[in-house]
Amino acid sequence: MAQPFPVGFRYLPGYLNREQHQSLIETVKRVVITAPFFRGKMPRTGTPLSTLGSNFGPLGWVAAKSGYRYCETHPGTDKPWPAMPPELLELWEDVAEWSDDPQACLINWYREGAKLGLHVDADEDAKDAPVVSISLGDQALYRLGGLNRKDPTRSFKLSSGDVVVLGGASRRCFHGIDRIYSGTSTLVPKGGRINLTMRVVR
Ligand code: MD3
Ligand code: FE
Repeated sequence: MAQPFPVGFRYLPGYLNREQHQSLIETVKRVVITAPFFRGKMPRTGTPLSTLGSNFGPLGWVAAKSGYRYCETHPGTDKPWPAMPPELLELWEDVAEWSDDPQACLINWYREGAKLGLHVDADEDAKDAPVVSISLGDQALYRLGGLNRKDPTRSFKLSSGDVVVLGGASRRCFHGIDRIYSGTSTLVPKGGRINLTMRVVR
């Protein structure tokens, strides 16, 4: 039998309409001119991540050899991250069921072959606030486990326009992206999948 969804996990398939899709892509395109995508590195080993990242909002998540951390500035330009777009704040207010606004929105770009190993998001002090994830572009195979790495997992496809809210216990669950279904969408100009994740950090 399939594993039950963890408490607080909400999957909203097809949440974005065509206009919202297009508008979010335009917003990302505009923002990465001033805050270009950069390739993060694994702590200690310095192994490059397979995704490219950037951020919106007062704090941005940065993966470096020295560790994962939230920073006020872009590691390449040393300038503050671009402001959180109003359309993202509105979406958060519509779905998060949380009184604080998010301080960070990580923009992750998965090109063909990119993946994200099973992990827990643990770099935030606000451990109870939900995470809201928006998928744009190519489909991805998403894996959601439990509170322990060895707990059973379930997998499902995330498509462009899907929104996932990770609240309650689901916020501490293991999760990852096993693969990208390259070429399943033409929304992202150079191809691939863009995931936006909004978080309350402090
Ligand atoms: C489940 N990103 O950036 S988003 C990440 O699709 C991350 O790019 C994936 O995991 C992606 O950290 C998954 C959905 C997501 C985000 C945060 C979670 C699922 C989560 C936190 C706890 C449990
Ligand atoms: Fe994560």
